[in-house]
Amino acid sequence: MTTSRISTITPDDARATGTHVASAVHEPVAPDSPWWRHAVIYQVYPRSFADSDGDGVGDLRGVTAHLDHLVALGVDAVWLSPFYRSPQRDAGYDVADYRDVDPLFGSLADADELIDAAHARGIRIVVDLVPNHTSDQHPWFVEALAASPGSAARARYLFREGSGEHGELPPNNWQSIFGGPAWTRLEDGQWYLHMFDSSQPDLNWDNPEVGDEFESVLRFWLDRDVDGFRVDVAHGMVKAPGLPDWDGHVAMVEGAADIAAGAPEDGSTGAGNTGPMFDQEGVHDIYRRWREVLDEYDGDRALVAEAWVEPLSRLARYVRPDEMNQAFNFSFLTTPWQAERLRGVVEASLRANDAVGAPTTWVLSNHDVVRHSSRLGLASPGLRPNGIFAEDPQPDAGLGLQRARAATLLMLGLPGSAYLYQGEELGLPEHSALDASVRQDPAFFRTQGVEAGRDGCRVPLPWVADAPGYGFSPTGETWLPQPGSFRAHAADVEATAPGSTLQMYRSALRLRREASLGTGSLTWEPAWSGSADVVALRNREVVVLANLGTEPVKVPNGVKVLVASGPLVGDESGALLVPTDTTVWFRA
Ligand code: TEU
Repeated sequence: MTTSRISTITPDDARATGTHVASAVHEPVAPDSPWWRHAVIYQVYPRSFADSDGDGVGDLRGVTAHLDHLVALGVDAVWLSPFYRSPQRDAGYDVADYRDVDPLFGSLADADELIDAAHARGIRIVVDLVPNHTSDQHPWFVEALAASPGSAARARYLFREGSGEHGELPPNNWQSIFGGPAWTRLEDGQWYLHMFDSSQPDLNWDNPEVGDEFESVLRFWLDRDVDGFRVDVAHGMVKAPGLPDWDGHVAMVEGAADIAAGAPEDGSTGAGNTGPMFDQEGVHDIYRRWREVLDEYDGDRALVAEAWVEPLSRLARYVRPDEMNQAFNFSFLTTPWQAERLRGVVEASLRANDAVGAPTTWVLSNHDVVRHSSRLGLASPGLRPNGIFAEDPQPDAGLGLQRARAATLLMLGLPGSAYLYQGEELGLPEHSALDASVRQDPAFFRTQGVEAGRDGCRVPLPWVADAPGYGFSPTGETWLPQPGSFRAHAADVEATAPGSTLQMYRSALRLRREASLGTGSLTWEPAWSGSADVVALRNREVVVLANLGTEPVKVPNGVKVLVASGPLVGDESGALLVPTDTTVWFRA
């Protein structure tokens, strides 16, 4: 294939003219640095990974049975979304017993077996900790409901008298992140705060009993040899004194509509939560205490913050040396597919975290957002669509997957740690046409169906193209229906199909490990450092070049191509060209 219009400037040209001087944005760290500085961590969403018992819901034995998929993929660690005892009103993020496994997912013995089996394969295990709220079926909340206003039992949560003449109005105007008021009233007249569903009452972190309980929960799982914790809503546990009214946006649907264009210079996209219920100074005391607990244990045990906080310099405060180890980079996840914006967020991330000596933690997908293979195929994705309805403009699947592969290869070429969400290694699309009758996300119900919610990214994985339920469970049952498009993405097909997304992920992870890119460096390639179309960087000996423009870009002569997110093409002279929406790694 040939083309007439190509970008001809190469790094050699730029060096020859002497117009650009590259200076390192980020210096390497030692390749044998602690694992969390460079690990590729794979998120398992247990209910949708693999079902061993045939009830249509994934379970811990299902994870253990498929660990070799993760070994072949080449990840360093697994983060498991919650599998604790829970009424499952928010898919397990409503915990009724932090020290037991829900029968839906198996038993404590199954958890022990999974941890051992993963360790035997050199894979670390990170579990999810949900400290902002409990389930309304947690013994503490059951006790609080039975107790009277002003009791010690109620002081573990945020109970308040209402406002209005007879206390008939909520104590303040806060809205739940899932939509609707953040307060629910009891028959005795008191109200309790829930930043999420009404079945998820917020804990009172000013009460020392709460801190002591969570220290004990940490020790329970550390004693079972987990390697770390992903901390849910890590920016939310402490609220401003007096719980003042706040007129800003909290709910995803409201927030998304009037998000500003972002601030490229500091990498912000508008994804950060603000208001008196988020990012209060007191949360840092909690993490300092937890750091001390983790440091009592052998090995490098890690804490990762799920904190929707901007700007990145503010997020970096969660990963100061005496606090957590990692914080998900949601500014990166929400950055539009534009070269200048991507360079901006990458540079701002590295600078902010270097200032506190922490690694960056890149991520493109998780169980709360539209899968990046679909998000990047939307004509106008906005900041962060909360699900897609069948009636909505549908993503362009081909474009989305091409961009997703390019975005992933760019991400995996960056220094720092990276998180993958189960199924992205198969190029799985979002289920963007789920029927309302099968939806389960409380965000769908609490917004009265204004938001589709997160079910579309939580659909059970396809393992075998020609089996019922694509091999997710022995019976073919799946708790959410799988779209027909999953067939072509089944793991057994992708394992052997040349050029498949799975093969690209495997190659990239192997090369990333061999070249120590996770502990590596970042220097912008001078020829493209101001380009509107190309992001090109050097990490140690590897150049990562992503072409987001409409014209193909020439790979410099004489380099060795290591991996590409799509087919490269040749021009008349035999030079290699990187097509639109394609990333390539080469060794110069
Ligand atoms: O998510 C927190 C959460 O809801 C954010 O992702 C939220 O969407 C963002 O702040 C809006 O801007 C965690 C879990 O990941 C999620 O699955 C749970 O539902 C939630 O906490 C409640 O535990």
